[in-house]
Amino acid sequence: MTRLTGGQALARALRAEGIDVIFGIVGTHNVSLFDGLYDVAGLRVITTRHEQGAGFMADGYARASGRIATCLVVPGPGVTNLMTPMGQAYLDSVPLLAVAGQNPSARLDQRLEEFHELHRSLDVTASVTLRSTRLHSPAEAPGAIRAAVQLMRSGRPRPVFIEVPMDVAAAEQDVTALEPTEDGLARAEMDAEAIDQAAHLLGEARKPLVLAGGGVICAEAGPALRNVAARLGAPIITTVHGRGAVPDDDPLALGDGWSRLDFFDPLLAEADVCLAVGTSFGTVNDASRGSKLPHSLVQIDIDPTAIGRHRSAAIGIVGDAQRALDRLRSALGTGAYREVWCDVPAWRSVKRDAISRVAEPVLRLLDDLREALPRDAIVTDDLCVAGYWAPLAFDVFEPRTLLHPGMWGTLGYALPAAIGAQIGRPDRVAVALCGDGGFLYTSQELSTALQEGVNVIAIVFNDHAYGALKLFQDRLLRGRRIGVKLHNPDFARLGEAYGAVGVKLRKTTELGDAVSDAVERGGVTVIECPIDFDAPPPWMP
Ligand SMILES: Cc1ncc(C[n+]2csc(CCOP(=O)(O)OP(=O)(O)O)c2C)c(N)n1
Ligand SMILES: [Mg+2]
Repeated sequence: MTRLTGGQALARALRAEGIDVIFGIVGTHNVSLFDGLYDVAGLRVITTRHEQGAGFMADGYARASGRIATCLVVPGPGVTNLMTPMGQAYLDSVPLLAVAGQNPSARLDQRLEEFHELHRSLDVTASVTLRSTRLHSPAEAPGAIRAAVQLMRSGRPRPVFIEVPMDVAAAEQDVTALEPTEDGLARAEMDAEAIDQAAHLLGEARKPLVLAGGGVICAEAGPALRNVAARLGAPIITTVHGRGAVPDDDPLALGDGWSRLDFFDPLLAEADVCLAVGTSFGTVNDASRGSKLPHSLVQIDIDPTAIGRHRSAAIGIVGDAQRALDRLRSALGTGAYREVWCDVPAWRSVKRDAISRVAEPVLRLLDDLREALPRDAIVTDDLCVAGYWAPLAFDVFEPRTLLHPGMWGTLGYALPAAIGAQIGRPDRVAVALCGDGGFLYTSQELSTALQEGVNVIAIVFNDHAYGALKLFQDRLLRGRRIGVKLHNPDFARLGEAYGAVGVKLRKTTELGDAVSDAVERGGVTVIECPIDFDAPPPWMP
């Protein structure tokens, strides 16, 4: 037992649960919480320029590293600024531990017009968290942090919110640290009968297909998935969040098709059983295109509510993807590996040709980028035309190297996510694909990038417009352009003003060399790349 303030108890509890980085902004309402961090070794505090930046950095950090990310903010505006990244993390299954200061315990939820008052803050945040709670004493901190971390690790990872009133953060109490546990993972028993039935159905299938979602990445289950697919001779398609589950140059890999699965319609029509792992078939993944999946669907997901929600499943297995796939592999027995039943390289070409017909200039840009980057570089997407196409058209060779703000779709994600990703994986370079519109949502985080000494390349595709919407109006609203024209700063000089290297390209063909130079140089580079092509994003009819 040790005498600690609430702030000290919280900091020690975070460290004890393996947290090593905290993104956030200080204020009078969380100053005791920051003070608690002061003398805990191994906790790095990253000061950002906006809470939204902190949240997206935490998101990028978690997605790139697989570790839990933490933010520390003030109540009221700090919390509402963080709500956008929390919503993002909720829909995209990212473990984000959001901690906020709070007004004194006795003054809460009474509409007293307190400074920073967000009435019923726990209800407000509950819509984007697994759990929203409040600490009532310093002694509760170890248990609350342990519970939050276990909740995020044992099921579908999503945010948890904990607020700490100022009186609790400053109060001293005897606090007992918790004994370390094994790994905190819930080891729920899996349905053995469902595994056997799935093995039977898949073993009998003539033309099985595997669909890998984000759950495969969360569970580090790529090799286990590859193993099952190889045993079945099944080609593998990934969803947006499943990119990198297997490398795109693997003989079984068809890459992402799910956000435009219609590229593979004839292949789907031929397949007889689909094994879908770690995907809930959400709108972005399925793109509302209603592609016809094979008649029989075997679905594995850690979230029981995901099974059969959007597509009816013949067999559902609730469990961690890696453990379920290992069990499935054993149940399939040791029979001979089957030859893959379709011509994978030919189908890759079908997809590439289809993309090329719609968005040839984007494909060329992404090809040049791929060539200029190391195989393990991390790419983060914004909602720009190039970023929309990246999951489909950019080859991914390792898990956690293409981070796309899929379901929530927030403009301004790419730059802070790239900074956070690079902090989580300092051995890698991170590249943000931004439009001129999205970049200015969070461009001030260039300061954070310089301050933290990260290796980040921000590419700003400049068309002086909210281009995706301009194209929408041109194509679907008879050219009635409204609210899409943008006046911009000189992005290269803006980068230089922050202390980054600024590069202004004259034409898109210069991108590859500019990126190679930036990789070699390290540090922070802003590359402004002019674009004026008429290539609609993949979701546009
Ligand atoms: C927070 C938020 N606001 C609005 C949108 C709607 N939106 C989607 S794409 C887009 C245009 C983005 O423009 P830009 O970043 O310049 O990329 P471009 O489409 O020009 O390539 C907009 C406004 C969004 N996705 N997120
Ligand atoms: Mg634009």
